[in-house]
Amino acid sequence: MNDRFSLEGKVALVTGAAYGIGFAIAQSYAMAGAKIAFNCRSREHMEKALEAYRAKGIAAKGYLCDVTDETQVGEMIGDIREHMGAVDILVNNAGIIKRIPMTEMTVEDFRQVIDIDLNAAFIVSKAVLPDMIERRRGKIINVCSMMSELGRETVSAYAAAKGGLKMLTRNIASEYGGYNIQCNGIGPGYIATPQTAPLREPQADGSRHPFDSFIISKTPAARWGTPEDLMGPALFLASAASDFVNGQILYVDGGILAYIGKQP
Ligand code: NAP
Ligand code: GCO
Repeated sequence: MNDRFSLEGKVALVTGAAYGIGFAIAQSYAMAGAKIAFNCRSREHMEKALEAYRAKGIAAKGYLCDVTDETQVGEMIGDIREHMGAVDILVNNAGIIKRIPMTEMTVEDFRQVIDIDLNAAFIVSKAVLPDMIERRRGKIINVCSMMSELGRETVSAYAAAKGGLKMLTRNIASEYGGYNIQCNGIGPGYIATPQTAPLREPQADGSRHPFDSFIISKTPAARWGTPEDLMGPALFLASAASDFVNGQILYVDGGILAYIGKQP
């Protein structure tokens, strides 16, 4: 049964995996035997990430590449194919969020979130699909969100993007499942990473951030998730263990989506 979860000899590309959730997913894949490629935009993030991967004993190959740039993505995929082999596993992880009331959000703000969180998953998936089709096998995992299902104040662009990403996941599964390509989503709940740091900052008096307390009350597990909580579910979706799972979103949220919330 362990062989079903092995990624020995596989090439995995995790976008935006300089730190946070992507880094943890890439680490889990390396632990299962995969060769790791990752990208980000910032040279500073890249240098720190390569050091962090080395510290974990992972010889990850890093690419300075903006996932919204089709030319840069094509060059990255070509270089991976030449130096590591064709991508077997793609995780569309790179993403941003802007927390701005919709009436105050500029169209440019909205477009930037959609471009990175949704359009880029199309761009990178389109770049890896031809090799997967030719080889009659492949795994694409889109990092969705609770906001693929729910809305909340100030995250209109992000929810629209992640809702679209859920349906892009289902459509890739529908269109390419016949080539033994599985496309699924992973939906983290509230995870302690730099992206959610503003929601957890202690107050001036040392008390919890109100949103921090809110999430704790809404989570049956009564805690924020950690990037490490994503490692096992992401490995399942990248491995042969999930070869008959397609078009699904696997929520890793401590139970938030199932829970009405603790009575005040
Ligand atoms: P994070 O800590 O903000 O990391 C985001 C990563 O994406 C960084 O490495 C960033 O590096 C990279 N990135 C951003 N835009 C990029 C672009 N255009 N091209 C290439 N790389 C780019 O985020 P996270 O919390 O780990 O979240 C990772 C994914 O999980 C995101 O899709 C997020 O929406 C999703 N998610 C997060 C949570 C949560 O609670 N944290 C929950 C559900 C879903 P550079 O800035 O150097 O490019
Ligand atoms: C927010 C948070 C969430 C999480 C995640 C939840 O502002 O509500 O950033 O969007 O990042 O997407 O699944």
